Parts: sequence; structure tokens; C-alpha cells
Amino acid sequence: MLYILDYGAGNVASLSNSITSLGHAFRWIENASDLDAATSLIFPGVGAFESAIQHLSRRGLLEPLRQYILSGRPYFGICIGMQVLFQSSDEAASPGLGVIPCSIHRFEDTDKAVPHIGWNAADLFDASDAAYYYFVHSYCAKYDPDKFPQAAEWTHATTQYGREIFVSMVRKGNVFGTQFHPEKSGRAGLALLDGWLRGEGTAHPQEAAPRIPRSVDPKRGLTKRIVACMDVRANDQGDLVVTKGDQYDVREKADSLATTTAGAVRNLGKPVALAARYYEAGADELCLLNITSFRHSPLQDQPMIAVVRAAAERLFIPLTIGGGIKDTIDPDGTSHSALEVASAYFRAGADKVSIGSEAVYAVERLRARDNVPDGTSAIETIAHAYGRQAVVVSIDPRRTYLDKPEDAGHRAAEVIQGTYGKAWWYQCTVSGGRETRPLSVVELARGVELLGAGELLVNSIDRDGTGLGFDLDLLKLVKGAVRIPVVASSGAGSPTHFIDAFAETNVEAALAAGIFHREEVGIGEVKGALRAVGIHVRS
Ligand code: 1PR
Repeated sequence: MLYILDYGAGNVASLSNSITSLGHAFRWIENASDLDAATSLIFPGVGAFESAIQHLSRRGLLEPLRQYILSGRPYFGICIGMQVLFQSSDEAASPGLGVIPCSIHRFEDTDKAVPHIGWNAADLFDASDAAYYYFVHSYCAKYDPDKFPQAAEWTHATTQYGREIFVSMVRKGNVFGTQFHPEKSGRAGLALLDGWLRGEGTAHPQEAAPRIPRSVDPKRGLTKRIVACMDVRANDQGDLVVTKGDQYDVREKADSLATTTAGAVRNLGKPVALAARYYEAGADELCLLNITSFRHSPLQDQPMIAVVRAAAERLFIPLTIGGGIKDTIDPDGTSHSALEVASAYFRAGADKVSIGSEAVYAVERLRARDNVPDGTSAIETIAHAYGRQAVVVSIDPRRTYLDKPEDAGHRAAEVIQGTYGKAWWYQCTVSGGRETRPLSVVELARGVELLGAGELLVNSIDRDGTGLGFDLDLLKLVKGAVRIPVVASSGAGSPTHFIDAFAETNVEAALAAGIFHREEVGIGEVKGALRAVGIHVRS
């Protein structure tokens, strides 16, 4: 009987959905005796090494798990489930299971953004071509046979990120592990999972194949991600629809062709059907933003949770959910912490949550405390429980024009001098752009990085829905201010705009909504254009 060990952090729904979709049955590990009954085991770890080990200890599972592995029965560890096989991690005071006699270290962030988020190739030593899988982690087993010869013996595949090569798959005897998430890696991931479930992953000979250390190749490594975004809200009939506005105004204009719909919420389709279309079209990631959730409690908003659940049942790529991730009080007075709200989305199948307005307030409070974090913000509590890679901050800046550049005062370094004599800085907004706050985009970006955000989604109210291209000045400013990955958003109108964003600002991902919803440009077309100019994307 196949068992899954869930330690309560992150999205295990996607793994259980993938296994079910492949036609296999499984049970959850409830207690140590289930480990005796298990004939094969998957441990999908998400989040942090320390919390995984602590959780196993608290439930009395640590030693039974080690015994399970030593018994020779098949074990498949995913992400942290692979890392806990190692002796220790820079991330944690507690030791790991010690099955693999070396350590996990943090990526260097001097040459690249950390966490390592996105699709990258896993090179098998015995295969000519590599498959692409979805990674999300800040720590790894470095592949350096001279320094860590014991890890080399376990290494089944390696992956390059920046100047570093790390172990992305381990395999020896009954033990198999992937640093990436097969359940989030589309067809390639499902095929790998299926192979293991059919017993292929257990048949590897004990002796390892000869390992040839590879040198760093500048053309390899992390691919640039194309993200399809769906802004979701209830229309006037109460149905959840994907909508898309111009500069955040999502209602049909009075001069629209169908004058009967003037003033109605623009309806571009059903969220799950559109999401499925983008999955088939090769999107690297999907984003669902509940754009009016600041008005009410998202936990009461069961349709949105149902949308996430339905999407996660059919789509095996990363899913980010945003809107209303904050402490809330239901109309009946019941309060929910931001962590509870995020947990509900993770349980439904989200991989990351995106925090908008609440991030602005958190940085305002942080600055009032002289930039000393106190652990109470939504960013901190969610990052602590689920890992920083699960926390995206969605920034909604607007240009604030200046009569004279000197008026910017202490923000002089953030002022952009436009070509027609205009100068501006980027000011943050909350509640879907309805309210402007006295915080600049750079202050917000640095503040949320300090609080523990793992990625920034940089929108632009000025460019949203215009098709004029991404705001490259804005992206350069934000990219230069932080070390975490940045997703460009707002304004994409053609494949060239994606080329500009990647070539000129070095962002890690680019997101679009309108052009994809209206089928003006396809995801394949964007990727083809990027590939044609030598920008590395997943096929
Ligand atoms: O503040 O935590 O509740 O989060 C609310 C979330 O909803 C934020 O991420 C905010 O960006 C988003 N949001 C709120 N109101 C709107 C609106 O449009 N009225 N959508 C809105 C913002 C930005 C992107 C959009 C890109 C690409 N939309 O989602 O898809 O701009 O568009 P394009 O390619 O068509 O130009 P909270």
C-alpha cells in the first residue's frame, strides 16, 4: 500500500491529485504504525527543513521513518522530503535523518536571485537530454565531487543555477528523491511520478554509475517563466468570472460596442476553464487574483476556494492565489489570521499566496519600528510556517509626477526622468489602486524582502491593460533594490514586450492577462519569440 506522509506545511493536494489522476490509490500516514504497514512511501516536503524535522519528532515519526527507509522499502522524498535524508542543513539546528552523509547548504545570492524558483533542467548522467521540472527552494545539496564525494555517490541528476551545480535527484537502492516538485512539473513530472509508482524508481542498482562532473555552462540553467494571470471577481449576477480592466477599471465603458453591457463587470470567461487552456498552452505558472476580496472575508468566499481546488485537480503547474490574504473578521465576528486564510488556500491546492494591500501596511509598521521585524505581519507568519518561497508580494504602484525633480526630497535616487521633460517616482497603492499610500515602490520592495517575502509581482497601474509594454524603468528600479525573484506584470501587448523585459531588466518571469484572455497572442508564440533571440524558456 502506498502512503503519503503529510507534515502539514504547504500544498500536498497537488501531489494527491496527481497520484489519483495517474490511477493510483494511497493512504495518509496517521501514526508510526502506518509506517509498518506501508509498502511504499512518498514524503512531499514543502517549506523549511527545521519545521519538517520538528514535526516528525513531535509526532513520533522521526525514528520510524528512518527505520522504514533502512528496511529497504521504496521511499520517494520530494524537496524537503529529499533534503531530510541528508545529515544536516544550514537552515536548521536539528540534524536530518543522516541517510546521505553530507549537508544541505544555502545558494549563494551574489550572482542570482534566491530562492531558486522556476523550471530548470535535471540532467541525468545516463540520458542525452534533460527534462524540465519546477523547483522552488533556497537550500540545496551542492554537487562538488571533490568536496562532497559522498553526495556524488547518491547523485542521479544535477541542475545548474547561476554558477552553482546542485544535486536535483538522488537515487540509491530503495531511496529516490527529487529537489523539484514532480506534482507541479506538468507532463514531465507526472511521467516521472508514474514511473516511480510502477516500480521503475526502485530498480536502480546499488552501485552508482561513474559520475562525470560537468562544468558550468552559461547557456544552461533556470528558464524565464511566462505566467498567465486571471483577475477574478463576482460579476453583478454573483458568478465568479475572469475580468480584465484598463488601469484597474474592470467595468465595460459606456462607449463599448455592446451598449447594453456598459457598466457591467467585463467577463472574459470562467476561471478554471481559462486556467486549463493556459496549462495546455504551456504556461509555466498560473496566477489567480481575487481582486475584490479586500471588501470581505476570503474564508467566507467559498467559491474562490472551490475555484482553487478545481484548478489544482486538473492543472499540474504552480498556482499562486492572491487577494485578501490578511487578518480578517467575518460578519459574525469570527476572526481569522492571515496565516489561516493562506492555509485554506494551500490546503485547496495553491503553492504560493500573493499579498497586496497588507504588505504595504506591514512595511509602514516596519518603518515605524526602525526596520526591526517583530514577527507579526502576514508575510512573516506565512513565511515562517510555509517557507519564504510560498509568499509573493504583489505591488500596485502608480507614477506620481513631480513639478521639479527636487520635490522628491529623500527619494531623489528613485526619480525617473522621462523623455518629454516629465519626472516621476513610483508610489504604492492599496485596495486595488483605490488608495495611494506615502510609500515608494523601492521602500516597499526592500521592506517586504526584509520581512521574508520570496518573490515580487510588480504591477503598474499606469500600464495595466494598455498593451504599451511593461514599465521597464519600474522593473529596473525594483530589480536593483532586491535579491529575490521579480515577476514583471502589466502592459504586455506583443511578444517583443517580453523580450524587452527579459533582455533589459533581467526579471525572472513575465506575466500577462489581457492579450492571453483575448487570444491576441498565444503563450507558444511568446516563447517562440524569446527562443528566437536566445532567451532560455521551457518548451
Ligand atoms: O490587496 O492583498 O487584497 O490583493 C488584491 C490583488 O488584486 C492585488 O494583487 C492587486 O494587484 C489585484 N487587483 C486589485 N484590483 C485590481 C483591478 O484590476 N481592479 N488587479 C487588481 C490587478 C494586475 C494584474 C494584471 C496585470 C496584467 N491586476 O493581475 O493581470 O496588470 O494585465 P495586462 O497584461 O492585461 O496588462 P490584496
